[in-house]
Amino acid sequence: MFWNPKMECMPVEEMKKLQYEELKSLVTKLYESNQFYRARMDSKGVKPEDIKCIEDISKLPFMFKQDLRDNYPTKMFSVPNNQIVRYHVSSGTTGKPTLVGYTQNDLGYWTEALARSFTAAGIGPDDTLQVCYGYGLFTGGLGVHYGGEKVGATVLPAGTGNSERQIELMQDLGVTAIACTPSYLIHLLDVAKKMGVDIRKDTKLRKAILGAEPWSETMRKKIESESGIETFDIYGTSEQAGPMFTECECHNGIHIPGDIMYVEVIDPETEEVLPPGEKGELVVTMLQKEAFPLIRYRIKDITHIITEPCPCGRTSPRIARITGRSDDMLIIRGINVFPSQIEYTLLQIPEVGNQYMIYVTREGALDNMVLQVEIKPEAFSDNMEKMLKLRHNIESALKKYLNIAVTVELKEPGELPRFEGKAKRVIDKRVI
Ligand code: DLL
Repeated sequence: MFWNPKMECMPVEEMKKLQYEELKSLVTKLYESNQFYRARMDSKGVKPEDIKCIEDISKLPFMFKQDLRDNYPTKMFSVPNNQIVRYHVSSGTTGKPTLVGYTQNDLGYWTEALARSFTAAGIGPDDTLQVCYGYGLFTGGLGVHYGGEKVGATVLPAGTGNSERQIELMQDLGVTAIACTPSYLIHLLDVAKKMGVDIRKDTKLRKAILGAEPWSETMRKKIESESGIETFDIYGTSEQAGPMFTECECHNGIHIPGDIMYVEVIDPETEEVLPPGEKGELVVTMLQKEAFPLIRYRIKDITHIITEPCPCGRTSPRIARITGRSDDMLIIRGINVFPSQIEYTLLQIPEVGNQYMIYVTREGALDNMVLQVEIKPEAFSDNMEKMLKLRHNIESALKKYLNIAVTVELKEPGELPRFEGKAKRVIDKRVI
């Protein structure tokens, strides 16, 4: 079953032609109207007329997360304010977040991509879809929500947390599909077990759309064998729009709709485009984006492109499961956290010294972050009450800026390790 057979099954050469036309018109428009893109293209000596086929995309300059941060909040927007109909906000590498604006058309192709994805995963009007991604500034909840409604599924906007209630609703409403992070699904399965609910017998849950954080084939097997649920990997980033692309029922890579996004994989060191099958850093160009265009954006996720035809009949290229990142971004319970953000937050607190260590573990199914922080000699005290107050202040500041709960342990001056070479402040002990 296809949502948009014309686009999803278009012969490869025809798709390349369409992509070329979309790219050419995007680049021409941006060169004429957007200061950032014009300056970037000029610095590389490339003009819109140099783009003569889709492969010429490699002549265009790259964009980085730093560019989005430097141009916060709206300097990179490419339409007048009165055409923006929504904002989403994600974390940046320091205290500054990344703001993405959407026009009506931006929401349109986002929902279209999700409608294709849900249909590919076999989700439609007969399904009740429980959305347990966060609703709000994060793109997960609202994105998946509108995609689910588009294919006619009954959507339950459950959000995150309150897990026993989630299981009760799942039973009461005959939920057949769930969308959440893989770690939250594992947690929900544990909660169900504790409640005496057998997911196979006592619920109708059969499909799970899992993403927003890395997970593995081993985790897939564990979930599927324990619960009988068929799992689908969903990928996307807030810069692109949000969650967008999934596997089909063949489960052999994430389908990328060619009319919406052009993908390249590059060697992060040489910046050369790699052939299909070779692992490297994903670079995306959003061909229909209006408010917040992205051309050759280096997402930093590591994957490879699969071009072998998929038995499902879709002709689009696929990307393999994301295996890691080429930068230091951590994903904690689905939320992106850069160590530099933690450092930035700590530096605002006068009592905190220069040394800290970040420990990430997985307890049960959920990620846990413990931050050991050295206190300045003049601020360190034997007064327990004073120290507890300081710990509370640091935890509150981190909660405010990172949007996640972090456990802080205060350390005496000189207690934490010093590094002779590159500091290794992050110890990630999670096994996925
Ligand atoms: O996580 C969007 C999303 C929401 C995707 C719900 C899927 C489901 P950001 O917060 O901008 O957007 O984080 C994007 O999360 O660069 C990857 O490193 C990671 N990521 C997202 N999906 C996957 C996945 C959303 N399926 C960053 N596998 C990306 C591995 C993933 N990593």
